[in-house]
Amino acid sequence: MTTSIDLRETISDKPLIGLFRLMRDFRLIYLGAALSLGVAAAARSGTYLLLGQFADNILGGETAAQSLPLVALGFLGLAGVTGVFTFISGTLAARTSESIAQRLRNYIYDHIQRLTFSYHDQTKTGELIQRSTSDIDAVRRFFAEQAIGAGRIFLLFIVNLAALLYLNWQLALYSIVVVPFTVLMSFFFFRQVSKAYEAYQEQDAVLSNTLQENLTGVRVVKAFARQAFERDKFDVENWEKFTRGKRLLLMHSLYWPISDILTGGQMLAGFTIGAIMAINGDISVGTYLSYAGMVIWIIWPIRNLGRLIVQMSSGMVSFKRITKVIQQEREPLCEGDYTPADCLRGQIIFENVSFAYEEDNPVLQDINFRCEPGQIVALIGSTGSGKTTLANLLPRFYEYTSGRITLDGVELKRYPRNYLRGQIGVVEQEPFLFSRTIRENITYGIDREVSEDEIITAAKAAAVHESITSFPNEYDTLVGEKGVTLSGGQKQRLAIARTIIKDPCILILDDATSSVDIETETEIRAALEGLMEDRTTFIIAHRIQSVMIADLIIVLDGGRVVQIGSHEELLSQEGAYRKIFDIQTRIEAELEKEIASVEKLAS
Ligand code: DGT
Ligand code: MG
Repeated sequence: MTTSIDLRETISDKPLIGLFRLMRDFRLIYLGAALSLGVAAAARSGTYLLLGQFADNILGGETAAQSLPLVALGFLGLAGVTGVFTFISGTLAARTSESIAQRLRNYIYDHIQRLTFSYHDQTKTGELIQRSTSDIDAVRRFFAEQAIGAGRIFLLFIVNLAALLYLNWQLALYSIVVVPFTVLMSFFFFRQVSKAYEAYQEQDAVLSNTLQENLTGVRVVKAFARQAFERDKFDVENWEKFTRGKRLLLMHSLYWPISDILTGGQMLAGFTIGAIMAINGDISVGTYLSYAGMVIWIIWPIRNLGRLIVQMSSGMVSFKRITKVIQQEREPLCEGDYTPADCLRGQIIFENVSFAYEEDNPVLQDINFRCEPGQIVALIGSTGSGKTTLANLLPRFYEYTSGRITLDGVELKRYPRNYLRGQIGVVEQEPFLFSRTIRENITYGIDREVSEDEIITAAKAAAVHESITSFPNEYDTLVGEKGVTLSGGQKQRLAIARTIIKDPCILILDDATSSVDIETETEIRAALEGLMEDRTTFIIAHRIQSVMIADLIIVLDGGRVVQIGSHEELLSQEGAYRKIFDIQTRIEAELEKEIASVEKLAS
């Protein structure tokens, strides 16, 4: 485990600064990795110096044969030091990079869950998945390969240059003429590659989104026989990725020949000048040998510097993208100064409440109503009229834009979000179940021990116990892809059971029985009546039977309240409610008539 730090401190508009801050806690280890590289580089230069010494002073001498084993031992020792320290450096760098990536991954995962509902509404899942996987991996590579690689290049260059200067300063200077040109060229390519990589990654996100959506909606695609259409759509995006990938590769492949010509020319010039100097007797043959060995280790870093800078750009682009997510404001879960000690009573007053998801596009306008503790409030209205939106204001999933909501006489905004969410149970319109066991799904979000009896009682109340016991592993049956596939009604009833176990002070049932037949609905309603007894409950439904038991029925249309009152009151008025009632009772009467005539025929 690594210490937990708030990575938002690492935010900087300059990725290099951000990346440096990201190394907190690991800087010493990383420094160790760099120093080990330095030792390895020095040992390698030592090998060439020894070679020169051997050629000049020992090879022609009388003691050559006796000294040979000692020299061989020296070479072996130096090679050993190079190897061991290269290994140590690799291990330390890997440890740093993996730890940083692991910490970053944990942080992003946690952070994404704390972002606001609106952020998630606006952000595609595929993009967040890319941030948490391939972008983090690019950052990991930055530390594992590129940053340490830069250190290696720097050290090799410095150590070998120092050794060369010691050997012969004129030769040393000849060997680095090309450096400024290579560096300039590298930076030019760095900019180009950064742009190309950014474009490539963007398209990668588009593609993974298309893929993800297609996989999620594979049933719809099949049902509408749109395979060819979807394939063509994917093909277009994939082609775009190919084109952008090609451009990125072109940048890489242009870089290599140019840098090869530069550094190859440099090497040739160095060898030639060195040879001429040796022929003229300005340097010894041994010096020339050492030079020829070491100059390669000066040219190599120069040549690789460019590649490294170019590769670093991908790590930095990825880090910038991660930074953007980290910079997103979190939902302040604890913000609010009023946390009652007891359970909420559940008196709710809406005063001129309006709300908009996007500016200038109000979804709720001037909502006014009042409900007393323990009352049942029903919301009814055509689809898109704002019922779910209104209910979502209560647990502060979204903040109302104007007006005032009070809960037990205190403005809703004064209650911390996590308190409200602990007190309010929502059965969502489209409940989501995890790919875990039924038991885990029912007890989701409960911290205390839950007894088997409690689980069964809740399942019975939600009229789902019998379905569960019909599965081979009963409550231990896995839900989802690797387990059983549940019907819409079963999912809804599991979600109801999950909320019953939570035992909330305020209950919101958003179309909770829309996918069950009338008989089961009556069963659930009977069970829920006990649950609703002394807690304020919001029922959102389309069927009159579901809402007529409410103390207060609110009819919404286009985000406004068009009628409000009890079932009897609303029936006695001209208006939307009576129209819905008439249509639904007429349909039912006709259905009953038909059933009766079919039964008569059968008998
Ligand atoms: P339903 O469930 O189909 O019976 O409809 P309601 O009454 O629950 O409607 P609701 O509250 O989901 O949506 C009201 C309007 O708000 C509708 O025009 C769609 C829009 N809307 C809903 N959710 C979002 C959202 O997350 N972002 C934006 N921008 N608009 C949303
Ligand atoms: Mg809804």
